[in-house]
Amino acid sequence: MRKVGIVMGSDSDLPIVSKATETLKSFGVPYEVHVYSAHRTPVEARDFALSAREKGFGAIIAAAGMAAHLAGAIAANTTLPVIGIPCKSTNLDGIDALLSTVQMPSGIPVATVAINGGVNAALLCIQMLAIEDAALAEKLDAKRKADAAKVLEKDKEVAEKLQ
Ligand code: RP5
Repeated sequence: MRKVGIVMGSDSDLPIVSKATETLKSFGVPYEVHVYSAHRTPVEARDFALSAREKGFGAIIAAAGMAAHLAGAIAANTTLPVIGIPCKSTNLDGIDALLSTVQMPSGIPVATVAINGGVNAALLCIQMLAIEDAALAEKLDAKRKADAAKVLEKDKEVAEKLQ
């Protein structure tokens, strides 16, 4: 199976990124994590993207906050799918990172998930890998069913409590 590359702009993004790694782990999807910044270590970020396909990656998650150019900078140097996680920082509640990540020019796509959307970033990668992997697709179906069952359980609990 191809692995998922996860790059974050700073180790201060770790709490958000760990949601993605936990999700990948729960599906048995291999991943590799790096701290590379589009601004502070642009050469390392570029080199990672340039060699990602030949190193066996199938998709890349890029998490960054503030003027979040990391996902775009990675996407500029690979044709692997890139998923951007805009990370919430102190001043602008993540709107800065959301707009910086999502507003890519035509030709260089970044699939942007919600602010701090670590779980969905991982699930999107898993869904891409599952296109050619029936066992992984089955695990995705099972998770959807389990998640739905939890909601229906809550439905019962709330109805019993309020009626
Ligand atoms: C971004 O700036 C990082 O992705 C992080 O979200 C934010 C703040 O970084 P630190 O100053 O905490 O290293 O590049």
